[in-house]
Amino acid sequence: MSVRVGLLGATGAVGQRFVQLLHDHPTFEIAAVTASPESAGESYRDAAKWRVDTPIPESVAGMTVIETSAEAIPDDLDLLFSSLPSGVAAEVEPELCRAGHVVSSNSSNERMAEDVPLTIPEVNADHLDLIETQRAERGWDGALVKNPNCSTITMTPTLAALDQFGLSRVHVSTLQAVSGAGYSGVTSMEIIDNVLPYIGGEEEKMETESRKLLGSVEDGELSLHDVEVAASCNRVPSLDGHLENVFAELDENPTAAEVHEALADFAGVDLPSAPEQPIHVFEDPERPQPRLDRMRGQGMQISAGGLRETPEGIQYNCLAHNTIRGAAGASVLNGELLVEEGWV
Ligand code: 2RA
Repeated sequence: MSVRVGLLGATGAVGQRFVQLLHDHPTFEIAAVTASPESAGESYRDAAKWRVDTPIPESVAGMTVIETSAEAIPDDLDLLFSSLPSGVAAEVEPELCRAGHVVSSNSSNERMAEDVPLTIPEVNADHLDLIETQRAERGWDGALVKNPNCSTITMTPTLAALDQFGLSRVHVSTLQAVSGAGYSGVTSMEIIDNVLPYIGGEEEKMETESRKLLGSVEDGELSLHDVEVAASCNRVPSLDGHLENVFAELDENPTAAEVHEALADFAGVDLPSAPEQPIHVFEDPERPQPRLDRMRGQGMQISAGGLRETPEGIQYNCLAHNTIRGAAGASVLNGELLVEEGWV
C-alpha cells in the first residue's frame, strides 16, 4: 500500500527531518512539499538549504515547492504532515481538515483542545477516538491529530511506564539541545559557555501536555490525569537530544529495581517507525548522554538511566532525539497509527 503524503512547512528544521525520515518509507510516498509564498515555485533543493546530516534525497530535491495554502494543496493527497509555525498552522490546518484532509501535525496550536487527539502511540493510541468528537463538533470530513512538544515526548513514555505505581507528583528539569530552537539556535554561538535557564512556554507545555497524554478518553470525552507536574527548562550547548532529570513521587514507593523493570518492559507498538523496545535503560549512571545515545533505534528510542531512590520518590534521567523522536518522527508514528487504524 502506498500512501501519498504532503509535507507542510517542508523546508524548516523539522520539515527537513520529515523528508529524511519519509523518502524511503515502506508506506508513505512524498507527493508534495510546501513552504512560505517566497519559496513557492523554487525547487526543494534551492528552497530548503539542506542541513540534515544525510544527503538530500534526489527524489525530493527536484520537486517544486508549492505555497502553504488550502487552495494550493492538491486534493488527491492521502495524508498531510505539518511542521508549520504555529500561527500559520492555526489558520491553514483547520481549513485543510474542513476540506477533508487528515493532518498529523507537530505544530503547537490546538494541542490542548479537548477534541484534538494529542498522541504518542505507545502511550495513548486510544485517544484517536476523539476524531469522532472532532468531526461531529467541527463538521470536518478530515481530521487533526497532534504530537506533543519534544521535551514532553522525552519524559511522558517513562511516566506512562511508572503509572502502575500510582503517579502523584513529578518535578522535571530539562537540558535542551540548541536544535530545538530551530536553525537560528543551531548556528548561534551565544550559548557556548552558557546555559539559558528558561525556555518561554516550554515549561507550561510539559506541565499540561503530559496530563492530557496520560489522561483517558471515554465515550468521546477526555479526562486529564491528576498527576501534578512542575517543569524547569534549560537550553544547553548540545546540538541534538534533550536530556531530562525527573523526580517522580509514586504512591506505592517502588524500589529502583522495580522501576528499572517497569521502564525496560514498557510495551512497544507494531508500527514501521516504532522501536521494538520504546525505552532502553542504562545501568551506567553516566548514561544516557545526548551525543552518545540520541541515535539509539534510529533516533526513535528513548533512553533512561541514573535510577535512584530518594526520600521523596524515584529520580532518573531520560533522553530522546528532539527533532526525530521529539518532532518529525513523532508525527510520522502518528501517521502510521492513523493508517493502521483505518483513518487514512
Ligand atoms: C525547544 N520547544 O525549545 C522546542 C522544540 N519544540 O526545544
